[in-house]
Amino acid sequence: MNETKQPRVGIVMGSDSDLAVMEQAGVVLDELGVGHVVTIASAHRAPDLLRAWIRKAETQGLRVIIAGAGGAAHLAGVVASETLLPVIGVPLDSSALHGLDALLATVQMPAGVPVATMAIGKAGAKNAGVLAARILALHDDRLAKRLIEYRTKMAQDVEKKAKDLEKRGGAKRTPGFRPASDPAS
Ligand code: AIR
Repeated sequence: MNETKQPRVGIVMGSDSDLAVMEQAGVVLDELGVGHVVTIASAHRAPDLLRAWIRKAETQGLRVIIAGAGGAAHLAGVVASETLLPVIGVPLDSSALHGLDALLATVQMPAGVPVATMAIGKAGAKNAGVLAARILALHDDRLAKRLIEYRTKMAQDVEKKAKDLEKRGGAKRTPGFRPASDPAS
């Protein structure tokens, strides 16, 4: 989907070293035809820059913020404290603790300042894109239809993988496992 759209989602990450994972959120939003902007703004290293970006995000009409960071990841929480826009946090695996530190820092918010926290890493970044689209779809019927198509395609992909595996006879080599189409099971 290559339509140029009014950006509705802001993706912010703590460092350019997060980009390879966080770009997954943008890929999903592109697939779903949701306009977005992307930036880098660390809560620890550049708090003034982060605050300025949040103000700009609000005035340019963004509706949802996705914030991804690793280590002592306070980015999503700080964004949530500065805006009333819904914030989706993505903990990233970029330290010796493999993202567990970022997960806890992102998810364990004090009452009153919510961050919708995704899984660590790529799956989390992808799901952040899908969740942002689901929030926007509450007021956008055409986007809701595209989300239904996205879900249908996922199911078709799984079905195709199952059929391919069964065709190759791969399932029969796994002890105790029978494909669903095997009448003897
Ligand atoms: N980070 C940057 N400022 C605050 C935090 N928590 C995170 C980035 C990145 C990690 O620190 O989100 O995951 C390492 O950043 P860098 O720039 O050293 O590669």
